[in-house]
Amino acid sequence: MRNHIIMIASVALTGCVGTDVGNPETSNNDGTEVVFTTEVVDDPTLNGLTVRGATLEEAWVTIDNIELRRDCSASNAEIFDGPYYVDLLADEKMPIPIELGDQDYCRLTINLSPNVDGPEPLGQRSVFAAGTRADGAPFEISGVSYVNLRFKGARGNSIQVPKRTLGNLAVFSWVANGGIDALDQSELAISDLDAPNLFNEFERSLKEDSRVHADGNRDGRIDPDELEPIAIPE
Ligand SMILES: [Ca+2]
Repeated sequence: MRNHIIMIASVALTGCVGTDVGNPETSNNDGTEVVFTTEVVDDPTLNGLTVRGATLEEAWVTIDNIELRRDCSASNAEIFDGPYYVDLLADEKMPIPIELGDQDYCRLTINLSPNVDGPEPLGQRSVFAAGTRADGAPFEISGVSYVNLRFKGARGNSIQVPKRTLGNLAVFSWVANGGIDALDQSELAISDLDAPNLFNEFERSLKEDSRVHADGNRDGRIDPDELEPIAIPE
């Protein structure tokens, strides 16, 4: 059975953190919200990310849809259609509201796909990242490919989706770990059209290093008590 859930039309901004303290359940939060970020958990800085000398200055994805599957042996996904244009480095996260029952899920899939209406600097791309690598040379990673990020429960077989769910999409992991350090500066505008092998390396890292967390205090960041992921790559 295919169970489509209608998206709530308006995407509500959360209030500032101060007003939410002690009063987390507002009228906007009756359902489940999903937000996205990119953090290198062991070394985050504000206003971008600097890890081992490499700096991330832009990080965007186009989420075509979010898919949750109750029974992975059947074709029964609950699909929440976008597109959602997500600035992963934004200080104020735009929550994506989804309507779920009380059940657990066997799989969560984040499907990235380009869209003609993508805002700048994302444009018509599924993923875009830019910054400087450790030697100061600027880099850019552009994808127009369809990319799916599949997650399973971190403990046992099921994913218990919390009311506020945080997807940490690892667009910086490959660069921060030196994946582009050996490249000539002329090769640092990496796209899946011009350098598919390099893009594949980036994509593999994105798939393997992304995690899903609970965002208990709804601040769009992974706090020390939220480090344990609720879902890991499948
Ligand atoms: Ca948090």
